[in-house]
Amino acid sequence: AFTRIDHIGIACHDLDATARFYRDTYGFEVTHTETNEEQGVREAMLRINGTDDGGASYLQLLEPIRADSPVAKFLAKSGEGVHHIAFGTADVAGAAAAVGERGVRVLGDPRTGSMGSLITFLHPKDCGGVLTELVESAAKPDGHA
Ligand code: CMX
Ligand code: CO
Repeated sequence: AFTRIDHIGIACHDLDATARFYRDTYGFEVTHTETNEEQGVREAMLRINGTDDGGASYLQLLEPIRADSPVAKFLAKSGEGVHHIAFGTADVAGAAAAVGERGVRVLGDPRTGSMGSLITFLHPKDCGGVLTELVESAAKPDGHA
């Protein structure tokens, strides 16, 4: 089951400038930054609100670290903007298998995402043009990591 919006991913050229925009305009603070070599991004997570399953909802700002990464390709083609949406689930492998049975292409086995989460992606061409990520948060419902 999908229980919440985990994050909205936003592609940008300049992570620090984009984070400043969200702070100055809305008061959203960066609560976490990391580099994910496998995904080819430097990212900032801006926590918007907590959720009752122990997770939270975020904006995820993404700056490419390699020209051949998905976010770099997206920026070259479409420019800055919304890159993907991510739904939270307690079981990413099970959720991906269930969606895959409906004919949606699942882009690989679960791998490491932000803050120790497990993530996988669904092909945008099978999702009405929306690149969709599935996230199993490292936070558990009892509030402990
Ligand atoms: N949203 C909607 N459509 C997208 C898209 C996006 N973010 N990225 C690509 N597409 C579309 C393209 O516009 C293109 O459409 P047309 O054929 O109509 O021109 C089509 O998908 C193919 O795009 P491409 O540029 O040729 O790129 P690839 O096929 O090589 O890769 C995808 C597309 C989705 C398979 C690849 O981007 C991917 O594997 N993404 C998942 C990983 C990822 O995005 N990681 C970064 C985020 C990390 C994180 O969130 O933690
Ligand atoms: Co994401």
